[in-house]
Amino acid sequence: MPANLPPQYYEAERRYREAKEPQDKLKILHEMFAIMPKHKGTDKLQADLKFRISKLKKEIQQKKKASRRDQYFVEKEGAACVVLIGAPNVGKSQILSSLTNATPEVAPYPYTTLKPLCGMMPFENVQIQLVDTPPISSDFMEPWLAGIIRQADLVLLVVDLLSESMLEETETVFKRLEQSKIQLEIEEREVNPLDGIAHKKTMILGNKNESEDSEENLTVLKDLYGQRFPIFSISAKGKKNLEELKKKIFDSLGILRVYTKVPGKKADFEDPVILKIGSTLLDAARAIHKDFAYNLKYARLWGNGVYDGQMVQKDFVLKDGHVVEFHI
Ligand SMILES: Nc1nc2c(ncn2[C@@H]2O[C@H](COP(=O)(O)OP(=O)(O)OP(=O)(O)O)[C@@H](O)[C@H]2O)c(=O)[nH]1
Ligand SMILES: [Mg+2]
Repeated sequence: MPANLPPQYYEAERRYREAKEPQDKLKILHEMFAIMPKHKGTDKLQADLKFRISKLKKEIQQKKKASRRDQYFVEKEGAACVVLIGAPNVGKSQILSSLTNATPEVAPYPYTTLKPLCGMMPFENVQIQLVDTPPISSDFMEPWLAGIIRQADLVLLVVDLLSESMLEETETVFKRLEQSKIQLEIEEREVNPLDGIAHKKTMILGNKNESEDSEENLTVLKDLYGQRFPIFSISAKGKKNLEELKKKIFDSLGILRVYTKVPGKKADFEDPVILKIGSTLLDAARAIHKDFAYNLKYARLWGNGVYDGQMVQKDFVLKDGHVVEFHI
């Protein structure tokens, strides 16, 4: 049986020959594999491509270990940092693209994203940083990815509700992260200095929720992980449930916003001071300036649960929306 390869295949093969970086070569091999029709006539070619992919992956991993070059970090910005992680092709980049102004590469084949890419997601009057990352699979995880996950305030574990191997892919992500001493959990916990394990607050995000098949997979996902994690489903491409998702993300970050004012003037509601839930007046002063906190005597407060201009002390626990007039 002849292979009957489409012209795009030959085009990709040409780019493969011209590519210099092993990472680029790997990406093009995946693309060629996706383009190639899968039938008896291409069996040999399929096996050959798989072999070349696995060989190249090994080479890249070994080179990384040896040189430790390609390190990536993320400069934290905005009210909080949320990292998108998951198996190949689940739609992480599409989610970044649908929720922010960032323009990541989105493609129908796996291993598209090679390095982290940030975008800012507006929600009400705050900006939340989203970080798109390369995929995690049984034989591949960027060594620097662990560092980015560790420093995030929330992990969004993206799952492809249309994938036939959804559960396998998801378990693989858990396992790979455990090898890097990261445990995905419902709540964030301090790193235990004895074992170095980071317990990261995680939400499972079922993507591609557009059909009956995806509904079925969502039920399976909820049965299996519903006790351990909040689970939410969207269609990043179909723009379904995205506004609700933004609210869910904000709510699970455990942050509150207070607004400062000076005596006789109105508060600035555009520019909130972002604090953790449970923060006190003193914490708010510290967030503004160390010296300011040192000199703080009391504050007057407006908003939820206080009467207008109520005088409060340093240990007063603030709520979302409070307007604070500091007195030093
Ligand atoms: N049907 C459907 N397809 C989607 C949706 N979101 C993404 N896709 C498609 O899924 C494929 C992969 O999307 P990407 O965003 O590149 O996936 P990724 O997780 O970033 O992939 P890697 O970077 O390779 O890990 C593309 O063909 C997208 O168009 C969705 O909500 N519904
Ligand atoms: Mg991607």
